[in-house]
Amino acid sequence: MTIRTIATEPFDDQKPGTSGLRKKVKVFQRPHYLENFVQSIFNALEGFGGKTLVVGGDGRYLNREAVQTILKMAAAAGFGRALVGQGGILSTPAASCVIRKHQAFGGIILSASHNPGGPDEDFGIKYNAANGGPAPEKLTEAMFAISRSLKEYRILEADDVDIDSLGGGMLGGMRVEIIDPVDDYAALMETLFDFGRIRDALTSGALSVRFDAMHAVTGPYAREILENRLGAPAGTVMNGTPLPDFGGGHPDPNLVHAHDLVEIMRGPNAPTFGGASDGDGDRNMVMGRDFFVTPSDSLAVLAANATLTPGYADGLAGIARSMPTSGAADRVAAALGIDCYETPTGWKFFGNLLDAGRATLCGEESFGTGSAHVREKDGLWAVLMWMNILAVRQETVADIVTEHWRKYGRNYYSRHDYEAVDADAANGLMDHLRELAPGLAGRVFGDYTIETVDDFSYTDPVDGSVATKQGIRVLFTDGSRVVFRLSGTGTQGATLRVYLERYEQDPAAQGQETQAALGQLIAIAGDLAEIKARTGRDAPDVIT
Ligand code: G16
Repeated sequence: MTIRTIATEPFDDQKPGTSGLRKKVKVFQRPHYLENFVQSIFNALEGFGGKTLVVGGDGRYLNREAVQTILKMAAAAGFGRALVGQGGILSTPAASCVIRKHQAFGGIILSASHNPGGPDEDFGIKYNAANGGPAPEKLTEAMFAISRSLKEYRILEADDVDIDSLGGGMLGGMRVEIIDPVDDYAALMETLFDFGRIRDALTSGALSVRFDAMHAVTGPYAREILENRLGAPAGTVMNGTPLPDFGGGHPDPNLVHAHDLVEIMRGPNAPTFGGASDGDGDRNMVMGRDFFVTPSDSLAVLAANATLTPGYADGLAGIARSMPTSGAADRVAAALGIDCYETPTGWKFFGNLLDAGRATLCGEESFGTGSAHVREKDGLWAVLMWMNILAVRQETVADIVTEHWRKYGRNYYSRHDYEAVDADAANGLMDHLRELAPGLAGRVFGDYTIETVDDFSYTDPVDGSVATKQGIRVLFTDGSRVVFRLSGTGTQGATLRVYLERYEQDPAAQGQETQAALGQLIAIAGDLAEIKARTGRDAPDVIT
């Protein structure tokens, strides 16, 4: 088998976003596009000769072909071993688990997360480092810089690897092992949660569950863990077969896109608990009967109840949340006497805190929750942690959350997304806010007075690295906030995210409908940012 060096031209748009490089499939299908980026990843790394690379993805369109290309390029680059999920499948949290467990040098994960899949939809690729976590910004910037001047890539001339049969073989000088994508991950979950207790609650009927895998990667994981190991009835996992186009759906577990589950969770005969996960299995949505738990509240409730589960029985070292995530977890941290960290959006910012043992639980408003067990957010983990807590407390989700609000106060919270907005208009809107910022302190809008306006920046307490311009925060004197950010994960135009939060301590005022409770803040956000005039939109595309 020979290694071929292929001449190529650099692309100027291979800048990784919030989580890797995400583009339309058609872009990735352009000659050399994928190969250039893979070579840029390898060129940015040092010292991997003879070491192990983990490869897998969420099964979306192009996944299988990309795995073959990556394996041949990894062999050409000098990796010693590749661990590949059978069928090219590995959920993002499972890939993180496999990297850590097998002490791999790193891993390449193929996914555009919650974005739709199919020939006309999205594909993505990201690199995770030896700790199992997303490449830090320094590394993704190095990859981008290399991609802009890349002149050649190297690939082994070889037949495709049989990625569907478990077992091993050689690809040039690299050993390829096809592993069960679920085994290592399921074993890890058994160490964290009380499977016996959850099983008892499921069989006694105290707990009944529906899990929507949204035709995405979590299906096989959820079937094995929920149905086979925990004894939930067959059919508990719906939409459980991963499909290259996710069945034509949008594999984003929120009230809009996980509508099948939302319907099932309505009414007196609904299951007591519902969960859903996204394209690559790192996001989660959790619901009770007739009750939606916001991701920010979910983080806070999990933190407050963590010691009820075996994996966290000794307590938490600290909690970390992304800046736009509500402050609900901060109140739990304060009550527990532990630190709470506020980081920019992007799971990669939690890596150092987790590695340094400063944080145990992390969460983001974007339906991401996780812990130090891996270095990615983990959808099924969050569902299992909830199930463990429900099995112990034997109360409804609604009762647990409302009791939590009575104790800590309620952070009314919502995110409004304006998708595929003209990029110039979106940048203009952000510039306009930056210009306004210095003159806003002290201004009164209805019941609200602005305290400060800033552009969030973060200094990592572990390595001192600084991230600037991470979102414009309008902070009000009563602790309410409006945050404006442009998404780093979209593939079309720009997505404006407006995050709204209001704190309510009075239990008598905690039962309002969320959008109504945030009504004044929504209007203030629209006025300040001139959303309608600048984007041409009357209303957000998605409200979560
Ligand atoms: C990714 C990141 C998350 C981030 C989310 C939304 O999630 O891993 O940390 O919160 O995108 O980012 P943005 O607001 O920039 O679109 P995922 O599930 O897409 O990998």
